[in-house]
Amino acid sequence: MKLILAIISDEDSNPVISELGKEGFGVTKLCSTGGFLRSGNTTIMVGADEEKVPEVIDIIKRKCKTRKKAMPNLDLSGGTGVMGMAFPVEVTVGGATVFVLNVERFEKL
Ligand code: 2BA
Repeated sequence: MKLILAIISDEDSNPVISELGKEGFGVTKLCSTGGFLRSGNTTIMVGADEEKVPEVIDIIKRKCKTRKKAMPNLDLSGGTGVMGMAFPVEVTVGGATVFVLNVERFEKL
């Protein structure tokens, strides 16, 4: 068994979770925050048999879009205040950042 952890945009979470549910996968949704933008995103956890992993990843790929997001105040002074100008920076986020982990043991008690 594998555990798929996928970090996705909040906006994509409902379509992804609905489609995974429709295809019979169990899903847990976690509210998370990106370390760079410091804004909310969604992490989903899916436990699945190894042969089903490509199907899960395909659903995530189909339902997650890339988006441009602005980081309004990137302080390039490194916190020193020297040349402390703030510049808006645009970054491309997503579709999804996916980790596939081995599961040593899985039980429902
Ligand atoms: P954030 O950390 O808020 O990053 C949002 C987007 O900002 C990233 O999109 C990337 O385009 C950009 N970015 C991140 N760090 C950067 C940096 N040091 N310099 C310049 N640009 C940077 P994605 O790569 O699609 O990542 C989306 C979210 O996925 C991330 O949100 C983070 O929550 C998660 N993530 C990405 N890579 C990860 C990793 N290696 N480990 C854990 N979480 C990760």
